[in-house]
Amino acid sequence: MKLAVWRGDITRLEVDAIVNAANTSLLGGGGVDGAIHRAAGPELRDYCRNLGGCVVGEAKLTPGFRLPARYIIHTVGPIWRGGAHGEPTQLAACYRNSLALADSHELASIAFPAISCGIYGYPAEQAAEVAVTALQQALDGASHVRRVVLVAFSAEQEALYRRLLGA
Ligand code: AR6
Repeated sequence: MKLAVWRGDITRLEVDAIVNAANTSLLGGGGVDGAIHRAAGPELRDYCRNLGGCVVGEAKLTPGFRLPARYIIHTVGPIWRGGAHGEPTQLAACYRNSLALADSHELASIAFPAISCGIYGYPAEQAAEVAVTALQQALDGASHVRRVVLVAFSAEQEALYRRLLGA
C-alpha cells in the first residue's frame, strides 16, 4: 500500500510535490491555497500569472519556491452543489490528473490536502471515499510515484482516512 496518512500543515512536508486546492484563477485564496502562497513566497503568484488559470478537475505544476517541497501541483476541486452536478467525477479527476502530472515529471512522492473539503463544502466522508478510490486506481498505472500522502488538517479527517484505509 503506497497510501499514507499524515496530520499537519502540508506546507511543511518534504516531498517531491504538494497538491494545492486552488481556484480557477490560480492566483491564490484562503484555506490551504492561502497557506501555500504564504509559505512559497510572492514568486509563486508571479509565476501563476502566466499559467492562464486552471479548469475544474485539471492540474498544473509550478516550482515550490520557498517550500520544502520541490513542486506544487495546483488543481481545482468542484464546489459542492448537492452531489448531482458531477462533483464526484470532477473530484476524482483532480486526484487522477494530479497524480498523472507528478508521474509524468518522474516524481516519486506527492501529498494531497482534502481537496474541496473546506471552503468548497464537499462532505468529508464522501470526498475521502472518492480520493482513496481514485488514488488507488491511479497508483496502479503510475511508473514513478511510489508514495502518496493524504494530509489531514484535523483529527477527524485523520480518523476518516485511517478508517477508509483500514489502518
Ligand atoms: N495544510 C493541510 N490542509 C489544510 C491546510 C494546511 N495548511 N489548510 C487548510 N487545510 P480549502 P477547498 C485543509 O478550503 O475546499 C481557497 O480560497 C482544510 O481543513 O483550503 O478546495 C481556494 O483559492 C480542508 O480539509 O480548499 C479556493 O477558492 C482542505 O484543506 C477554495 O479555497 C481543503 O480546504 C478551495 O476550497
